[in-house]
Amino acid sequence: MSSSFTPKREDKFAFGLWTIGHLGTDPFGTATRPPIYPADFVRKLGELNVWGVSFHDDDLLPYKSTLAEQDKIKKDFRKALDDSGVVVSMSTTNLFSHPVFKDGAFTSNDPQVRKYAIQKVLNALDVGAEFGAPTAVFWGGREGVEAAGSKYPLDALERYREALNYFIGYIKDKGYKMRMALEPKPNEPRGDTFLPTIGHMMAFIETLEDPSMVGINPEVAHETMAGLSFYQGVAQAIWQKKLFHIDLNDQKIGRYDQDLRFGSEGIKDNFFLVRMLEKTGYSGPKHFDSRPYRNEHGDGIWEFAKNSMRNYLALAEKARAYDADPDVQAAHKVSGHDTLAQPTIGGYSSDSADKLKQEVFDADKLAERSYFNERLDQLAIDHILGLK
Ligand code: GCO
Ligand code: MN
Ligand code: MN
Repeated sequence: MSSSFTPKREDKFAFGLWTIGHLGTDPFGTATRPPIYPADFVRKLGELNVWGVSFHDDDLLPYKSTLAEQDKIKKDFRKALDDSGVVVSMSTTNLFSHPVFKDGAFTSNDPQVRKYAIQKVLNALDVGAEFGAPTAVFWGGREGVEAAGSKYPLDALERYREALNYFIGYIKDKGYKMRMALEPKPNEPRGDTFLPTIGHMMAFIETLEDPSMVGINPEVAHETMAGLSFYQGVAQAIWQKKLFHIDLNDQKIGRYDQDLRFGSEGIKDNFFLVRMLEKTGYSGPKHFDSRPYRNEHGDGIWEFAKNSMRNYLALAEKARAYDADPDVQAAHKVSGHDTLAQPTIGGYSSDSADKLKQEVFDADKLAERSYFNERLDQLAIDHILGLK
């Protein structure tokens, strides 16, 4: 291993205020750690060579804080950003903590709650714009149901769309240089969340007024909770030019949302994920939406941050070694990996269809081929285990 896996600003790593700064609360217990003041958080990120910071409106400006308190927080935050060179990489709106959102935000059955949610987003977009956030994330934490009969899902989707179209209008009207990134999640805190996976979300985006302004913010844990491969989902998002942002963390399949350190659980899927992000030149933030174990305190939480980045850089180095390995290249050849990049028959014409119908295929003979996937997969494992 050549590098020491020390991050550089150009790696574009980012953390949310609510991630490393998570207090350790869970449904069974209260805080195990003290809060970190946003400006101090930014300075510490700068020391670790982190490129960006993100926040919910309420992380930066606590609910019910006075205007004078907000001014002081913003002034200190701005100074810390300027001193450290850390940029605001994304901003988002908390539409889930306050009990007013218990029935949903954009999809609450109460029109007053829906309007309040939209107003809260407009204010959050203003704060994001003030700090130059290029992306506004929307995670519909409370948009869903426990009681299936409580909301007609087609109406809910209509209200969801109405809200997002409203924000497209607002961002354009204000001239904010901002794109929106929608974050799917299958469940938790709701029993069933609307727009639960990458695929649902990307199909929904195409129904919006200006789909070019809207992409996705997929999260490792969320697709994994749904039993899906995050790697395959992100691949489709990249292919459809919709990967505007990414939430990196980790997760055991079939569990509650664990928000584990990136690279600490699903090593193989993450190896291929990092390889793809690097190969395709993903240029957005590599944003960690995860939290230190609840029993970490003090320095332990910053170790968590360092190791999240370390794991990404280590996987990137492993991926480069894998691609440069002549054994992998040979295994690609015999598996036919590279021929998948070649067009099969090209566009339709009646001539080509006539010709194709004349061709003789010996399906039994074709079926005899081995694709040597056992060899290829073991090479990935050998690289990940450091045996190569
Ligand atoms: C979760 C989500 C959130 C969002 C965040 C940004 O499971 O709680 O991942 O952390 O990413 O609210 O909108
Ligand atoms: Mn999450
Ligand atoms: Mn997230």
